[in-house]
Amino acid sequence: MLTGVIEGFYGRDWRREERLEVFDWMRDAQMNTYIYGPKDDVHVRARWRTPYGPGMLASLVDLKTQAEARGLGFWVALAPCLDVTYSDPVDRAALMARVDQLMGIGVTGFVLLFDDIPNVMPAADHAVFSSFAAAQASLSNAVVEHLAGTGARVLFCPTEYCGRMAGGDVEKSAYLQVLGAELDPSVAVFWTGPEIVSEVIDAAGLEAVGRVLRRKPVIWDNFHANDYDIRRVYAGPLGGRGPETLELVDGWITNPNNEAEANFIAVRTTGQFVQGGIDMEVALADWHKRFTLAYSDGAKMPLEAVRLLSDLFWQPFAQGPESAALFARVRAMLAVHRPDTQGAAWREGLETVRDFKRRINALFVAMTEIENRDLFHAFHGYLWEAQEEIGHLVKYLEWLDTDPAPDAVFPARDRIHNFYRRGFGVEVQEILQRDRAGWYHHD
Ligand code: GDL
Repeated sequence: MLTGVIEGFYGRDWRREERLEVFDWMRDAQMNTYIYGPKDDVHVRARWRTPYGPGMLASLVDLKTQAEARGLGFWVALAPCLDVTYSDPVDRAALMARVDQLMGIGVTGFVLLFDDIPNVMPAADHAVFSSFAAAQASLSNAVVEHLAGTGARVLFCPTEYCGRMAGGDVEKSAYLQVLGAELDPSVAVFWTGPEIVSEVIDAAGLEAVGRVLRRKPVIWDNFHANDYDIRRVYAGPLGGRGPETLELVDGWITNPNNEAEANFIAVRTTGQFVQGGIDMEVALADWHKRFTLAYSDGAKMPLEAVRLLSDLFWQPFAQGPESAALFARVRAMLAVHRPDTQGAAWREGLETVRDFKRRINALFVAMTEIENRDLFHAFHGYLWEAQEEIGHLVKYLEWLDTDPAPDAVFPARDRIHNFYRRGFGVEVQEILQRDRAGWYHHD
């Protein structure tokens, strides 16, 4: 079973040092596979016909050597999907030339990516192939044939790579049916679950995918990916995937946060999951070792601060336990129209929020002092926002605490209005007012 990491996100790709760091974590998490496929590398996608120059090829050789030294298989992605004519012999030759160049440096794992493209075939292909899936299967099978006898393997990422894209009922997807029937059985197929970012991946869903694809899928897990939302990063454990799913897949590969240093918990808990069970305490204790304070004799940021960091930036579908408890408490406080600010519930609640703010402030300061600047930068922007927002919340509660007149208006005088939550995205969000569940209404 393939287990590991795909660098498969949009945005700046990782530097060499970052990759080696992640390789170490993967080795320690007993993973076995690294897939090089950044959307940022133009030779993967936009310029897929152009071979790597000598500099880049040397970098890949180095990366492969480093991965293999840690027991990791090194796979490279090619994404001819944007403008390939599937039936064109010239395009096919260009793809084989890319494969040959990579074979030349010893690559034996190839990932063909057809994700995030319009579900339409070039006009010239219509005369040759009965469908888009048939065209992709034919091109991929040609790569398999080209590699015959070399021991090299092919992994395929379909255009419909999740339940939603396949129309919900995956077994009814004509695209997946054709792939299942026509793609060479040796080719493994990626699947992200019911959604692009799946809250839950369960056995029933995987069984259906397995039936239509006629093989067990390899999970491409976007649980910790954050390229789709500039306000979020994920440092909580993998969740929503039960052990019963493992026998229904041929691999579990995570496509994690853009910020390499933010991925320790993502890598460790994904590895733990595949090994049989997530233990967040073990993961946190190991992550803690990375938080050495600069100008110290090796002293670390307190473990509890590391736990808070993870809690603040937990999972895509859940807040960390401490943050969730805090939000429940504040919601209860604000549910009362004019709260009794002298009552015990309000006074204790206010003190709890103030204490949480103090802890975030202390975390913010401690993070500025850690030796590992990449780790600091991975979280700095997000922590800045968390600090601003909790500060704002405390000020608001303290304003309510003064029993303001019914027509009084917050923000208070000390807030410089235009500094706070402005910009293009905010403007759009303010036009589209959402309810708690995130839906819009037009009353
Ligand atoms: C996607 C992209 C991936 C991106 C992710 C999260 C797949 C197969 N493709 O659609 O590159 O990082 O969503 O935004 O997931």
